Amino acid sequence: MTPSDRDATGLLTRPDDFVQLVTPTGERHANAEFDPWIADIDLGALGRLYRDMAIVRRIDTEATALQRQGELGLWPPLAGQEAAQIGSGRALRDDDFIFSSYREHALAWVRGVAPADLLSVWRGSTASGWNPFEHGMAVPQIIIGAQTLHATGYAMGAAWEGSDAAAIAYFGDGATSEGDVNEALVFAASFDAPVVFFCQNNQWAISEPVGLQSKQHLARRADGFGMPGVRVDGNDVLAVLAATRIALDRARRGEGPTFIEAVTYRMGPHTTADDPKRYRTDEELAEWRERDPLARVLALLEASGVDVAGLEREVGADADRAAAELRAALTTIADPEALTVFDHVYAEPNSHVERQRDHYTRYLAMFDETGAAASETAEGGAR
Ligand SMILES: Cc1ncc(C[n+]2csc(CCOP(=O)(O)OP(=O)(O)O)c2C)c(N)n1
Ligand SMILES: [Mg+2]
Repeated sequence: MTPSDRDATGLLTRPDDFVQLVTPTGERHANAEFDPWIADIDLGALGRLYRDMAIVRRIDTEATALQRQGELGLWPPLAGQEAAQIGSGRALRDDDFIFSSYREHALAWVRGVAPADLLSVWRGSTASGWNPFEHGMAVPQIIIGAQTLHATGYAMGAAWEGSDAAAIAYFGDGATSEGDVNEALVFAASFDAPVVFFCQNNQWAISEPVGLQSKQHLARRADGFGMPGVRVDGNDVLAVLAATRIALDRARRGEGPTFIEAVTYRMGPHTTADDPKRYRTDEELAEWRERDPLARVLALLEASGVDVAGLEREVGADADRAAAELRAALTTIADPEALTVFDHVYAEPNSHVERQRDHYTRYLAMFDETGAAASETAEGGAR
């Protein structure tokens, strides 16, 4: 570290202070520590990583459009974070368990979650999307950072059972300020839990920039918890894949957790309910567009003699098919009965919930089956 790593306010802001194997223009940098971990990734495998990223980008675009068309209540776009999610997701073994937040749609893709199951929560049709044990992936966690505790507990349990499977927790830059995340890091370090803490530093926690979240690179916090911290270019799918494989191997060998900071960028809004133009500049967006995770893989493939136009055509057709399946899935999602929203709040009967159910029953009675107000007297009862 040199003084030039710091800006005028003393913050550590040099953005390229990370492991990068493929530059934004597609040049491959040799790295003695990381290269052996991706020695199996030939041009075919690299093409498949590109395919994954292109398909999830298309799924994400389609879901955003579905929200705009009123078919989903909300959608948190992943655009820009494809390499961070696919690179880490493809490093996992089937018996490793994923604990994600709400933006990790690419991990759901990697784990074979059906499109209808992916959408149902965002449509408000179910309380959770899929059976975690069928996919080795917990359903999205909305409470910021809580999943890091779940991952740590799961990992400790797996180790006690004698398994060498690992858990991986996905969380954001903003989540690192949460108590839950810090508690999880302490527990995991103390018990050598086989867990990977995968922080997608996408530069923003809604409208709060990461520079306000932390005075130094997030990966450096790992030191204080007693675990390795690795800072990788999160838009470089090969660097992410290698870093995650290294961390998983360490976990399997019983050496404990690793903290990975994947430096990336959220290209879209925080969710479809957010307008990022209110807090960030077009210049910033343009800068990150230059570091697109898909473009650099195409550039590398092209430089290696691959028919990139052909690949793009083939993958484009697959992506269109995935998007069409996603849209078609809407027709298979049934609207739940309104009153079922109260069914699983508590395992035991609860008088508060019963009272709310009664109120809501009377409220619904105000409308006929077309949704029009049915009677004036029912209105009074709903108040
Ligand atoms: C405990 C808690 N506090 C606040 C919120 C509201 N909230 C939702 S997303 C978000 C920002 C999270 O930012 P970050 O961790 O960087 O993840 P990103 O959305 O950028 O992926 C906040 C504060 C919440 N869901 N849970
Ligand atoms: Mg963030």
